[in-house]
Amino acid sequence: MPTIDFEATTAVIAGFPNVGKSTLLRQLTSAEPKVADYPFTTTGIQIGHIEHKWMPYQFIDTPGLLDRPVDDMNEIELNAMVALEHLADLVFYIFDASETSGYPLESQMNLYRGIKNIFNTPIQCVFNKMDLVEDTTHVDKYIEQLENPIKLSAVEGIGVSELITKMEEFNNEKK
Ligand SMILES: Nc1nc2c(ncn2[C@@H]2O[C@H](COP(=O)(O)OP(=O)(O)OP(=O)(O)O)[C@@H](O)[C@H]2O)c(=O)[nH]1
Ligand SMILES: [Mg+2]
Repeated sequence: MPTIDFEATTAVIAGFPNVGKSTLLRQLTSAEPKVADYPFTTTGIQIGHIEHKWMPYQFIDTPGLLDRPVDDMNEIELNAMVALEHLADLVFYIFDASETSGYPLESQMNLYRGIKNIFNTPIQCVFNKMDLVEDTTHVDKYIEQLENPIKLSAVEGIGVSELITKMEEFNNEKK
């Protein structure tokens, strides 16, 4: 059974429900399908492990934990946040660029700002479901406000390798 690996370079995957976090986790770890459910606070987390160029990487999906304001969190959840922050080298904040999950980009941006305020960890923004976006005018307004966001289609696997490259950069910096 895969467990938390304290040596591995670790990314936490955050974002509103239905933006594609689990789909991304499955894509990232498709070569080694080691995605496991763990009981965690009231929700449960999923951890995916991969090896890339002989180095271990770990991705943590946190359903229901990082999708609402910190002010609304109970003590258990706040403790979980602290644990995550210690574990994470990097946070991937996933936007649903298509807004098909029902959350306007404006709200997704607000949540991003909230997470940015509480995490001291670097945050890499990722715009998912780009395959559903025909006219990019609307999403471009948000993309332009951010530093080097990655465009992704987790379903099609487009952009996934860029995320792994990002992780590799962080792994190299750690050394
Ligand atoms: N077209 C398209 N659909 C996607 C993409 N990524 C995810 N989806 C779909 O979006 C829905 C939600 O995906 P999930 O991966 O379950 O989203 P999640 O963020 O893990 O959701 P929660 O666990 O509820 O927070 C599913 O129907 C996916 O197939 C994508 O890149 N393109
Ligand atoms: Mg999920």
